[in-house]
Amino acid sequence: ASNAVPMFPSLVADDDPSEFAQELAAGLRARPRQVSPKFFYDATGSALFDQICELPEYYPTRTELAILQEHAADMAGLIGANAEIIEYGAGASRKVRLLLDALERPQRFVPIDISGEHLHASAAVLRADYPALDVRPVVADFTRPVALPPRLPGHGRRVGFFPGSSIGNFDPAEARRFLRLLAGQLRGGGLLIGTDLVKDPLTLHAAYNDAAGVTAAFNRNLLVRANRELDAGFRVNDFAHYAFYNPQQQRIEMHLVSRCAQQVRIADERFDFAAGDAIHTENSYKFTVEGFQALAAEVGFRARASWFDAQRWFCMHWLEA
Ligand code: AVJ
Repeated sequence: ASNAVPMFPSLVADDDPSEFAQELAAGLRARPRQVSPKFFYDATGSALFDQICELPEYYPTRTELAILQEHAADMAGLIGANAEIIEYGAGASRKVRLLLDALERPQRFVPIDISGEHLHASAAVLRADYPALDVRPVVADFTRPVALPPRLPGHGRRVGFFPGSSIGNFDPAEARRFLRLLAGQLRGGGLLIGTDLVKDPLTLHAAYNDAAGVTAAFNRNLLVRANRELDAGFRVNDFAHYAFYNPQQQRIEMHLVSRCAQQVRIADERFDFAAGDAIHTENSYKFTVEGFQALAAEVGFRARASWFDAQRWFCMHWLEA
């Protein structure tokens, strides 16, 4: 992390505890109070997110996997042979493997992630499983311009891969800015991107209010992390997990609402909560197919194909750059 206070705080978290302290303090000073969801993903938060992906109510992960399983051959056909795949924020490699397995002679795989440890470990496993693939992890914040390894003669198209509806965490202006960056990076190639779709609000509500309470634990883990790393003193169990669908903005909002008056301290600054005071911790935007295609077109992509599950709950788009 740099010393300067960035004009646009990044959408990807560094491991630097002072970044967390500064952004958390700024977010608690603000009204409404807010914290970026990028801080959910410490080791505990990442494990909780993996658990969320297995929940019966949380359909996006299994639905997108099913779309990839069913249509990877189609996707590979549109992408063509000898492709170079750039993954933005490399998570579990399960999804990209479905794509790699379908592609004709994929040349290179460039996973970009801020967490070097995680990235190099999964790169080693991929190298072992795909000996012909040039695996080139880049440790970086993928929401910022990054230098990619130069392309070699014989390389096919450069294709971005951004699954999971991670784009849903960006507000519309941030999404536009990020997609514009990708359109530039992927010029001549394209982007395969997963988007969760607008649907029955009760289905959306249930996905973020699971019966087992895993999403609640994931949300509260932000405070657990602040207590551990910053000694903030949140009374974690006195915060309610409150998640709901906002149909006007077409997004799930997650909040943490204090049930009692309490005070916390971050870097020697005191923050007061009255009973009922809330911290806004996440937005998860949902899209219509037409709405997302229009957004993509605004920044220079051409929507060429889209694939769905039978219920039309999730969509994978192929956008040419
Ligand atoms: C990782 C941002 C796609 O918005 O569904 C899951 C995160 N938050 N449950 C999502 C999340 C609560 C997830 N994304």
